[in-house]
Amino acid sequence: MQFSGRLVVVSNRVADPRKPAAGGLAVALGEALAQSGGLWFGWSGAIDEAGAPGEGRLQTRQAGRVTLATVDLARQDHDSYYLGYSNSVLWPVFHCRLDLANFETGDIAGYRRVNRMMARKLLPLLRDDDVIWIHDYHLIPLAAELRALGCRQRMGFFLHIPLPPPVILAAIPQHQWLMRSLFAYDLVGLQSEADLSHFDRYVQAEADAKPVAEHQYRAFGATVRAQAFPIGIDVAEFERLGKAPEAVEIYENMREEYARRRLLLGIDRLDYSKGIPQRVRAFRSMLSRYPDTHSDATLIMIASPSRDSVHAYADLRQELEGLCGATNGDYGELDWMPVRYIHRTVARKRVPGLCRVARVGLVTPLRDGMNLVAKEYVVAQNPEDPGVLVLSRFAGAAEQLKDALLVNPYDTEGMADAMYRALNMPLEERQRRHRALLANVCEFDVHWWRGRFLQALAETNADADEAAR
Ligand code: GDG
Repeated sequence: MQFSGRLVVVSNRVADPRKPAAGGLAVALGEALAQSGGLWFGWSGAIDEAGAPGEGRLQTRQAGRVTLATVDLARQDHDSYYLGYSNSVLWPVFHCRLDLANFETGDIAGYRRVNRMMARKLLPLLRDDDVIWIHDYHLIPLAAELRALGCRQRMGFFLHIPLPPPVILAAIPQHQWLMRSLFAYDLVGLQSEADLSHFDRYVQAEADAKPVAEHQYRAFGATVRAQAFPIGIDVAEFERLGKAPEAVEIYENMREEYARRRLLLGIDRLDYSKGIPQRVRAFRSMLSRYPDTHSDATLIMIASPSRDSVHAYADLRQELEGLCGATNGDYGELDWMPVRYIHRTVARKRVPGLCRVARVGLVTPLRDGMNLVAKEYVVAQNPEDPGVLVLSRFAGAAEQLKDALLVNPYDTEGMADAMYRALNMPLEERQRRHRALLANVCEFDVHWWRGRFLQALAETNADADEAAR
């Protein structure tokens, strides 16, 4: 079963799907909407310094088959909704970092205010047969706000970040309100089976929800179904990107520049969930324990700037700069710097070539909803002579990519050994692992993800939902 209606996507940020974007969410949604055409609604990314809280100027424009509708945020709304509740409460707690959460009481008011404002702005743009797909932790209560305004369209929610175990979630003072608002959706999509089991446990223990079918619950007078939909990448688009003459040239230049070295590569947003300092410590431990890597192994770390004005991110940057500097100071030679740390966003066309030239792809988050870099690294490889993916067992991707070298990022020596093993893995084993990884990434791509989610949304029981509202 599929929908005949228009697709409406709502996410915190809206990006022109025809332009290359840096965030995983933007990349994936751009692919999905460009295919079907539809409406993409969210924050413009602009802050209106003079704007009144709870107000936002609506702007619409056409990008090919997609209508982009955006609102600006007043400074106070931006600070409390985006920097505050979303990124200083929900992001750290959902990534199991209670130590980094900052439960300022004013922020929840801003979070509610912006979700309510978004609902008000979106409502007049909706058609009766629209299917609404809301994304991520910024907008958890949006469906409840839309329902309160009389919206009856089918609504699905996808959480791009992990859902933590109930005992962690319960640290959020408003956890019951937050989880209750998920019952305004017809379908809740999560990245992994682990996340789904956390959802099952939470709603039964904390919301006293009654199971009406597998992963389908009734509580607060509503019925919601939850399911895991691991997100994928647009394999064909990424391959095309890698084959473009410019990308090939970048690859050839780098291969020449590093001809005598073996490269390990990390590409992340500079975020404490990504385990970046832990990765440098493990690399350093490898240098200390395996001297044959000296003057050879080189770690390239692209850490694109992210959420600079949240304290925890500024601290992370300092820590990382110290670690990279110390490693280079202690181990570097006149003609060899072990770590190349780049705190900038590199152009997207460079990503496939960088991945291809690296013998080892390091994707070692402490916690990650999925992690698309892991999948991009696999697709970028030369199947005849592929590199090795070292992947944290705490990334959602680890449920699918079992043929990577799975590591515990908290285990510095274990990760150092895995890096060394990856650098020295025989060709046959590399090829075998790569074949299995590539088959998985190609099968469960972004089109599969979108199709499965929208199909499941179409199949949710309309009658039960009507009765519940
Ligand atoms: C969230 C969840 C989930 C990174 N640096 C540069 C750059 N990138 C691109 C990568 C990749 C994307 O950004 C990052 O995607 P991730 O999945 O790794 O991470 P998040 O941004 O945290 O995304 C995550 C995702 O949503 C989707 O559901 O997988 O778990 O946290 O495409 O290549 N791109 C460019 N320059 C960079 O410096 N051009």
